[in-house]
Amino acid sequence: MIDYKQQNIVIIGLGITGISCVEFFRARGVTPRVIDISFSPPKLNQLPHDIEYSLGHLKEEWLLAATLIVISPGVAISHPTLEAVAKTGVEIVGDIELFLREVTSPVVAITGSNGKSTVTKLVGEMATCAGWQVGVGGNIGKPALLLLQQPYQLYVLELSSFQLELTKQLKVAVATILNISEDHMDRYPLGLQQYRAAKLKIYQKAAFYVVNAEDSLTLPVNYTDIATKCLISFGATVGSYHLGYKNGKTWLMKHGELLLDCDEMIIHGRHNQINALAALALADTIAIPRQACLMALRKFSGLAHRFELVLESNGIRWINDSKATNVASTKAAIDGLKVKNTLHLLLGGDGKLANFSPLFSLVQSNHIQLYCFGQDRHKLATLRPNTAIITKTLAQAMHIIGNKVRSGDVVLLSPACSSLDQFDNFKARGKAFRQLVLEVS
Ligand code: UMA
Ligand code: ADP
Repeated sequence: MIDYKQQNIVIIGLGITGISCVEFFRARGVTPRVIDISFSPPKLNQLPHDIEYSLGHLKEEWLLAATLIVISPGVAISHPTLEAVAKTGVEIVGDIELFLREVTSPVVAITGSNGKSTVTKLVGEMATCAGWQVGVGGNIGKPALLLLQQPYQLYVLELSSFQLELTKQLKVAVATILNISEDHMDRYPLGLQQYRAAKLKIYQKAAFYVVNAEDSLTLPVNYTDIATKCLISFGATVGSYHLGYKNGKTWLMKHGELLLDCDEMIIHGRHNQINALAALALADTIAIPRQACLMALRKFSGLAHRFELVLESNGIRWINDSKATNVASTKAAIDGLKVKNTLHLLLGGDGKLANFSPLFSLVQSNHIQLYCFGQDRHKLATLRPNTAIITKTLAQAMHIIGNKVRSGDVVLLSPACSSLDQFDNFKARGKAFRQLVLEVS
C-alpha cells in the first residue's frame, strides 16, 4: 500500500469518482481537499463533514499548494489552470492510476468507442461462471477504487479515453481496444487521432493485446515489433477469433474451430457477436475455463439501455438504446433491425461536435420517420430536411409517435448523442423513454 501521509492532496470533481477518491485517501489516514467547478455538484451530500471543499471554480491557491492532484474523468486536463499547475511540477493523475498502483491481482483492461460495457460485463460473467472472485468496474459505473475495498482474484476494468489520458502505469494482464470511431470530439479538438492516442495508452505495459483485425485504428503503434504470441485478434471475417457459417447457422469460432452457435446467445446483432468474440479472446488469455465462458455467453441477456426491448404490444416494438451516444452505435442499431412497416427513429441530445453524415444513407428510406430533439435537433434534422419532425424534447416527440404508430412499426430511441443537455445521464434518458412508452403506447 502506498503511503500518501506526507502528501497535500486535492481532488477535482465531486461526482462518483471524486467520492471514491475521498474514501480511498481517508482509508489511508489522509484528508484530501476537494474542488468542483459547479456550485451544486452531484455528490456533495455524500462528502464527509470534515473534508474541506471549494465550489464554483478551480481554486488555484489550493492547486499550487498541492503535491498530488487527482482529477475526475469529466475534467479536461487541458484546462488552462491545470496546464499551468502541471508546469510547476505537481503530479496530476486519475483514479485508475491510483488503483493500478495498489492492485496485486491481474487486471483486464477494456476500451473502445462502443461495446466496452457489454464486453466488460461479459468477461466478468465468464469469470464468475468459473467460480472466480472478480471485481468489475471503471467507466461502466462503479469507480475502480471501490473495488479495492475487498480482495478479488481478477479485476475487469472498462476504461474511457478520459481515464486513459490520466493513467501512467497500465501494467495489465491483457488490454483491448474494441473499435475506434468518432466520439467526444468536443474534448479532442485535434480530431480522431488525438482521441485514438488516448485510447492507445491502454497497450503501453500490457502483457497481451487483443485487437480488432477489421479496425486498423485498434492496432498498437509499431505492432510489427510486438511478439506475435502477445497479439491476439478478433473480427467478423478475419482474426484468430472470428465468425463462421455452418448448416445455415452463424458460429463463434477460433482458428476454424466451432465454439458456439450464435442462436444459443440471447444477445443479438452482428456487433454483439463480435463483442462475444472479443470477450472470448480476453478470457482465453487469462485462462478462464472455456466451458464457463460458453455458459456465460448463453446466459447473458445484455445490459439495460443497450438495444433493450421495452415493450412489444399490438405488433409494435419499442426499443430503448439510450446508451447509443455516438454515430457508430446508432448505425449498429439500424443495421441490425428488421422492420415490417415504419421505423420511428428518435435522434437527439448533445452530439459532442460529431459529424452525423455517416447516418445519411441509412435513414433515407421512406420507411423511416426521423424525430430530432434536444440541443442538436436542427443539425440532426439535416439528415432528412424535408421530413424530419423536430421537437424540443423527447417527451414531445413520443407524444407525436403515440398518435402515428401502428402494427408492424418499431419505435427506436438510439440517439447518437450524449444525454447531458437534458438528462443527468443515459440511464435517466432511458428511464424517461420507458415511462413515455407506458404513457403513449
Ligand atoms: N467537473 C469539474 N470540472 C470540470 C468538469 C467537471 O469540477 O472541468 C465536476 C462536475 O461539476 C461534476 C464532477 O466533476 O460535479 C463530475 O465528474 P465526472 O464528470 O468525471 O463524473 P463521475 O460522476 O465521476 O463519473 C465518471 C465518468 N464520467 C465521465 O467520464 C464524464 C463515468 O462515465 C464513470 O462511470 C464514472 O466516472 C466511474 O468511473 C460516464 C460517461 O459518460 C458513464 N463516460 C463517458 C462515456 O462512456 O462516453 C466517457
Ligand atoms: P460502451 O460502454 O462502449 O458505450 P455499450 O456496450 O454500453 O458500449 O454499448 C453502447 C452502445 O453501442 C449500445 O447502443 C450498443 O447497442 C452499441 N454497441 C455495442 N457494441 C457495439 C459494437 N461492437 N459496435 C457498435 N456498436 C456497439
